[in-house]
Amino acid sequence: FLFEKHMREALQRQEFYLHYQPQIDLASGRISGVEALARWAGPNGDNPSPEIFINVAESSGLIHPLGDFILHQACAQNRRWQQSGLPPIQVTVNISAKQFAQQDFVDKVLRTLNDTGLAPEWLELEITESAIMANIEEALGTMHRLRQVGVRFAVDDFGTGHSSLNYLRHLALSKLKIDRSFLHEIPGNRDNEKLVFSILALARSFDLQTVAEGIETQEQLNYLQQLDCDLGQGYLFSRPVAPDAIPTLLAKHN
Ligand code: G
Ligand code: G
Ligand code: NA
Ligand code: MN
Repeated sequence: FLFEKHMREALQRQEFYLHYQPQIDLASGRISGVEALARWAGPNGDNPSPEIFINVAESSGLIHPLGDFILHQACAQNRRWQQSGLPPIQVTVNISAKQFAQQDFVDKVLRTLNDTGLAPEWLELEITESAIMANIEEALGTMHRLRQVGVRFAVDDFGTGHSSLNYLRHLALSKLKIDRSFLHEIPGNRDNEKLVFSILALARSFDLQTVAEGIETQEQLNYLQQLDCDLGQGYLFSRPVAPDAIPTLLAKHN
């Protein structure tokens, strides 16, 4: 409870900000987009972990004002990059299950795009399997409405939840993100190799792009390139960085 009060004040003091982690096209080596990741600069120089504060925000309802701020910030930042003459990239924003289930979620996204001037095709929303499965009918409706205007959807942590694969045949999805736990001891770990191989095959058969998360070694990268995984994200390329570091990264990976 104390932590929640602390967060509420932090939101007012504007202590939250975003870092961005590049997603690399594994065939060309170019940056195709960045994932926005929330950060908190506490007043005492501490940096509470997003895993913790996002969870508290979700259980307290603070995720709504925080999520609005994050979405707005990410869209505004991407628009600024484009206006500064950088090659256009996609920005991916994590959406929690609670935000996604809001009645006015579609309107909120449309309003944010309108307010920031970002074209919908440069925004991707990342949702977990469990957010989709919580109310599959609603979820598919929400995704369909936003997909129609050009917003894309990625499934985060794919393969880690208990879910039906049935939703994959709905066309509103664009990407599956292979959870980084599956890259553990790749290559070499036979079970993980089979899982990665199967997820890539599944994605391909549904015309979905694939992103491997948590690539840390050249060996993992070689393995994923051989299997024609589309995109990669991980410390091997870059940690999540401040927005002013993105232009240099774009120059380096082009
Ligand atoms: O950023 P890592 O950098 O430590 O993030 C830890 C966890 O917090 C991940 O599960 C990530 O999806 C989640 N997370 C980070 N930023 C955001 C955000 O802006 N919104 C939501 N809903 N989750 C986020
Ligand atoms: O749940 P989600 O997939 O959104 O979480 C992304 C998390 O993974 C963030 O905390 C991000 O900082 C972290 N991350 C990104 N790249 C790597 C990596 O190469 N290795 C590890 N261990 N974590 C990573
Ligand atoms: Na994510
Ligand atoms: Mn993930």
